[in-house]
Amino acid sequence: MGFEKEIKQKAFSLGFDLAGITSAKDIDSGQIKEYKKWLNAGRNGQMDYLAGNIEQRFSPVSILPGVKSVICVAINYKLPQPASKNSLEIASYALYPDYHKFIKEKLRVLADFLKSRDKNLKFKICVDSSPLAEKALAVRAGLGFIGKNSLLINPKLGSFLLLGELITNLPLKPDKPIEGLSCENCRKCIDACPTGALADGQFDARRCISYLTIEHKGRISPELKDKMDSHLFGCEQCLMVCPYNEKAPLGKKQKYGFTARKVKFEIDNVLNWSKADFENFTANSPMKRTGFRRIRRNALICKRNRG
Ligand code: B12
Repeated sequence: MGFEKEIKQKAFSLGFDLAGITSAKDIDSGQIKEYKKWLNAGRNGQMDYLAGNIEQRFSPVSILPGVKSVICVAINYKLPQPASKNSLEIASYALYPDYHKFIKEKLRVLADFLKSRDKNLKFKICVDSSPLAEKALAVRAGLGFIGKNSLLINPKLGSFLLLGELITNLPLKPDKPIEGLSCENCRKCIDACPTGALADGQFDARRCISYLTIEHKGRISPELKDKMDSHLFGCEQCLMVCPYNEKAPLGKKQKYGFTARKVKFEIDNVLNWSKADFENFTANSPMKRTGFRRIRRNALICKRNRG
């Protein structure tokens, strides 16, 4: 068995559902241009951090000099769709423990495996918060294509996927991107987005309910508030309607210690949370990022929308 195949098998044994390899060469410059246009149009909203380290985002070598390959991995976190929508809506990923920690831990084990083969291994692990265009690298590593919802879609596993990368100085044989895949004429996600964040063919974070509930500080405009419905944290309307997700298998991660909580969020319970309650509840959850004040703000908007 080739080394690349062994690496992927090790990744699968650690609980990753997808693994692919791409070279560490820069992502093509056309994408930097698109990214800059996106920023210049202000589509990043208050996420100023997206405007920093622009060149680095498209250049793994600038993150760690001398690296040759990027091992891209993904975990499937698809949950069964709730039968009723009586309680507040939470993005599925936020029902799991913090995925940054989980993926990093697993990638560290993968790095140990590589180190057992090559003592001179240099590596860096990236999950979400590193300035790196993760989806574009995953496309190059053959994990899927970018859909109209702006997410990486794998033809078999859909887009309920969380990504991570191990950047390394090992010269590995790269995989090929999957050719010929696209959303074709489907526009279900565009039509399902309550705020029209995907309406003009380019994702506008300022209108995305995920952005508004998680990242946006301060007041939310009345027009967008009205459309937030019962979304307390995150949004996945554009994933829920995707035909690729409809037929995708559920993510089965219990075996690996990555299990979603079964919990209902009732408006009045959330509004009764003290700061300490919030901190207890979100101790190892991605929801922690939003902070107590914003969760309260969101809950008040949901209460108003529920009438
Ligand atoms: C900022 C951010 C957000 C922002 C902005 C989202 C966005 N679409 O840009 C907000 C807070 C809104 C957000 C929301 C969500 N996010 Co987010 N987010 C990020 C983050 C940190 C940066 C993304 C970014 O740079 N955006 C700016 C835009 C312009 O860049 P881009 O989307 O990467 O697009 C570039 C490439 O994709 C490429 N590209 C675009 N089209 C095409 C087409 C082709 C053919 C190719 C080759 C390349 C290509 O060029 C673009 C410009 O250079 C990434 C992690 C990371 N470091 O990459 C996670 C990430 C994208 N988020 C993720 C997730 C899970 C979500 C949510 C589903 C969570 C939720 N349920 O609430 C939602 C989905 C909303 C949506 N439809 O995008 C996952 C997505 C996994 C996947 N399947 O793709 C990521 C990768 C985190 C991770 N490590 O798993 N997120």
